[in-house]
Formats: sequence, C-alpha cells, structure tokens
Amino acid sequence: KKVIFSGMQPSGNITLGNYLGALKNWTKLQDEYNCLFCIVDLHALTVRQNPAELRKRSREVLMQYIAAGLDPEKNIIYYQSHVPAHAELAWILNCFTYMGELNRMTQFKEKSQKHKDNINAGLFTYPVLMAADILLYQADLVPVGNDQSQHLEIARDIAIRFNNLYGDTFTVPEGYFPKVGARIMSLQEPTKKMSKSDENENAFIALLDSPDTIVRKLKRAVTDSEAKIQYTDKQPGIKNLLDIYCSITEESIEQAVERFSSLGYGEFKLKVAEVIIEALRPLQNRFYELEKDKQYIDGIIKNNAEKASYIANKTLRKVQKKIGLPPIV
Ligand code: AQP
Repeated sequence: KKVIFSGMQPSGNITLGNYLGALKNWTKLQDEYNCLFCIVDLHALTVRQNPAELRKRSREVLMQYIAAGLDPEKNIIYYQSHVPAHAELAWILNCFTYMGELNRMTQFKEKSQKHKDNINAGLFTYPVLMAADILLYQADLVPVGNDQSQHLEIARDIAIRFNNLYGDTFTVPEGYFPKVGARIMSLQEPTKKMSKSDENENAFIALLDSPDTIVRKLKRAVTDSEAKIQYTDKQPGIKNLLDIYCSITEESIEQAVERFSSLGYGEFKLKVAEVIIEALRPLQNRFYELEKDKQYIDGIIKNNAEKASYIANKTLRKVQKKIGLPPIV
C-alpha cells in the first residue's frame, strides 16, 4: 500500500473549511492507503499560543479526527511533538535548504504581514519542518490544498537534492489533490479563505459549533446587493455559500443554483445552515462520547506515538549514517 501523510495545526478549532478541504477527504483514503494523520503542534508554535488553550485544543483536534471517522487502529494518528525525529530531521534538512528558496514562500509573506510583531525564524523555516514530516515516513502522497502546493514543492526539491548527494534515501512525495473539496472562504470576508485562527469568530464555522451558533453565523454571513443566487466571482459571498452547500451534499452547482434561484438570501442562508447542522451532528455526538472516555483516548495517543516513532526513527538513523554523524557505539 502507498503511504499518505497529512496534518493539521492545532492553531484554532477545526473549521468547516478544514473539514471540507481536508478531514472529510482523509476519511475516504484510510482503506486504500497506509495513512498517517498528524497534529502538527510544533508548527502551531510559529504563532504565539496560550499554553493552556493549546493543550486543550490539541486534544480536541485529535478527538475530532476520530469523531470525523478516522479509525485510530487503521491509521497512525499522533502528535508531531511526541516524535522528536521530526525536529531532528528538520534541523538536518535546514542545512540542505537555501534562504532564497524559503524567501519565495507566499505563506511566509502573508503570515509575516499578519504577525508583524513576531516574524520568528520558525515561521521562516516552517516548510523545512513540513518536509521533515513528510520525508520521515517515506510518504508517496500528500493530500494538500492549493495553498500548500508551494510547500510540497520545496519538500520534493529537498528530497531530490539529498538523494542526489547521498544516494536514494527519501521517497519523493507527490501531491494528492482530491476531486471534490472546494476552498471554503471566510463568512465575513469571502475573498479570504476561512481560517481557524481568524480573530473574528463569525468568519468561520467550527466543527463543534451548536446549531444556534451555526444559524446565527450564517445569518450574519456577508453577501451582496444583487439579490440573485448565481455562481459568479462577482458575488463571492453567495458563491462561497453554494460551494459549502454542494461540498456537503455533493450535489452539482448547476442543480443547486436552479433549485435556489427563487429564494431570497435569508431563506437560502437557512438552507445552507440546515445542511451544515445535519452534516456535523453525528460528528459532534461522537466527539462528546469520546470526551467521556479519557483512558481510551490516552491509549490511542500513546500507541500511535510509538508506531510513528518506530517508522520515523528508521529514516532518521539512515540519514544520520549517510551524512556521517557518528553512531552510538
Ligand atoms: N478554507 C479552507 N478551505 C479548504 N481547505 C482548507 N484548509 C485550510 N483552510 C481551508 C486545509 O486544511 C488543512 C489544514 O491546514 P493547517 O492546519 O496545516 O493550516 P492552514 O492551511 O493554515 O489552515 P487554517 O485553518 O488557515 O489555519 P491557520 O489559521 O492556523 O493558518 C490543509 O490541508 C489545508 O489545505
């Protein structure tokens, strides 16, 4: 079976964007591939985090992975920080990555614009840690949104560079772009993507939002004054709501547009809220069940960290040997 690696940062509560763009698709891969689904907590440190909140949220993200349908027996679901090999390989790969390559990363440019008071070295070398995440497990495929394709490209370049210098060491990963899974936009600024770290809570739907909250956020979603339901870039708010609706129901955009064309925006928003609520209900029920079983979750955390470490350490040892670091005698 081919190996798939993917992850999410516990930098906020998982949003409907993360779910429709990533998590939901992951659940469809678990039978066909050997999957590792990581919670990349070291990556989340590139932005200042409140320790207590980070700890709580990290646990919630893991439970939401499982509640969304990822099987912790079939997949390796674990925290990046529990496998020190990620940070160790990242250091080594830093020495095989050029400043010029990292300077071109658009996410660095965007994030350093947003966090002007904290443009740290971790934010700059973020793609190198991501390369280490992927290469440690010899992943063949990496499911990523378009926003991450530049980072995947750098991981490939680093792998090829290393292989050329030291002989075959890393599998060169390919991107895996799912057929369905639109880019979901912010409900408040529909030309920006929906992000879990947005300070404005009305901009995103979190997977654990209650039905009332979902209705309220949908009612407040920014639209336009065209008063016409159509799928066009000129109406980014309505377009986004159609994308959300169709990503959930897997109905075609044309069909949805035709069915809703006679509705006012208010009624349409309620229809969208309804399908979101129904889609999230089973996930939320499972989440609240899992929350009661501390021991079960603790067991998963421990077992999966061990499974991941075993694979990661094999690659790390190989790399250390190739570059000439002395073995323990
Ligand atoms: N709006 C989105 N629509 C579709 N897919 C999305 N993803 C993120 N936002 C959307 C996908 O979700 C996965 C998780 O990515 P991440 O946690 O590593 O970080 P991110 O892409 O930076 O996600 P956020 O929510 O925007 O987090 P913050 O606010 O911390 O930066 C990825 O597969 C991504 O493509």
